[in-house]
Amino acid sequence: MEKKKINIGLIGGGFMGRTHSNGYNRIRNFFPDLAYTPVLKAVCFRNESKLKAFAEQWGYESTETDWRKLIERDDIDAVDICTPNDTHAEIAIAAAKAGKMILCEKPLARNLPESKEMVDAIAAAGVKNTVWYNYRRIPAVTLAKNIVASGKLGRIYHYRANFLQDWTINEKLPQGGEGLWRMDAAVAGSGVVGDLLSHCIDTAIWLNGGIQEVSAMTETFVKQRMHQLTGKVEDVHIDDACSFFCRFNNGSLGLFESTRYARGHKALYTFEINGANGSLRWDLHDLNRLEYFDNGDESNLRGWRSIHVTDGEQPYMNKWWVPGLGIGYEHSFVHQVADFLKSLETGEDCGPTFQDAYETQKVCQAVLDSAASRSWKSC
Ligand code: SOE
Repeated sequence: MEKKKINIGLIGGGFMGRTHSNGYNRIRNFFPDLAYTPVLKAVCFRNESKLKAFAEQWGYESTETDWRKLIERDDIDAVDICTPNDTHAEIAIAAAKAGKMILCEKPLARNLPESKEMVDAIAAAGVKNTVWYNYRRIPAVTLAKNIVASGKLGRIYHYRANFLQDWTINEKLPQGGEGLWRMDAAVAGSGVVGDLLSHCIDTAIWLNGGIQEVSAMTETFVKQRMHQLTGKVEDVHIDDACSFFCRFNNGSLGLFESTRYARGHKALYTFEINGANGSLRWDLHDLNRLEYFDNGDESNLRGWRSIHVTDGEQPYMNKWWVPGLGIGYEHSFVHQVADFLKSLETGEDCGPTFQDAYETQKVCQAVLDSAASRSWKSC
């Protein structure tokens, strides 16, 4: 079957540029039934010495150093934004105006006003869009979604999630600039709230519905750091750690924690959901497993099941190897590309859309406002 081509223009060549590029590259081999196929038309970033090598390594046909030129090109159908957060809004709004489809890296933007402008631009242009909250598409997490949606857990009482890292403990680590922009509030918007809790919030809303109100605290443990670009010691404005609790629209209670100061934890994302009839829990460090407790099991056999999510009947797994053989972090991005291409076929949305990511951003904003004002905030 002749495939319809979607020409991708990728902007940004960092860690996320690589994960997305890998996603596009795997489609032809592992999702052969899709009607659409991605073509890596152009990659764009400013560092010319690295640009050619990136294009060659990942298979891009051409390069640009100015994102505006890439957006103007008639041979680009979809713009993929993998740049630092401070550029998401400007690029997305320009891409929407140019009628391009948009795939934007998370978080949607630095703050709520920027996100709102992006959502409005998308709505005005009517272009297809998605935001890369990739963890939704780890098969065990998608299975959790299916179990919750089936009603098997019954009424939900609790949701809790953690995202723990330790990479900024060193007080000598500079802030800002290449590789360290996540530590510069002017570029990132916030610290762990936008970078890590946004993942937890996206998954939580997806699994358990909207969040009504939050009560949060944040801390910046290291108050000053040398800025990599200016060489000056400057105040640090990002949140190094944040804990919050919340009430979901369905009446359940949520408890969330994220930090970059949990020594020994590199990227430990975990969540647990407790319902009247059962519970689920998941851990990124053992990502092929979903733990499930079903209170309906025969009482003398009842206990936590550890489901190895590798069976062809389970989400996405018929695309990969044979039962028992696991997949990894990078596959969540492949799945997002596949779902995006499928959504072009079906005409459905590929969630999370900009609108969905805006809902997440509202919660992030309420969390930051709550911590700053030491009070409850509605979302
Ligand atoms: C930060 O270290 C980071 O790379 C986030 O930016 C990603 O979104 C997260 O998935 C892993 O950690």
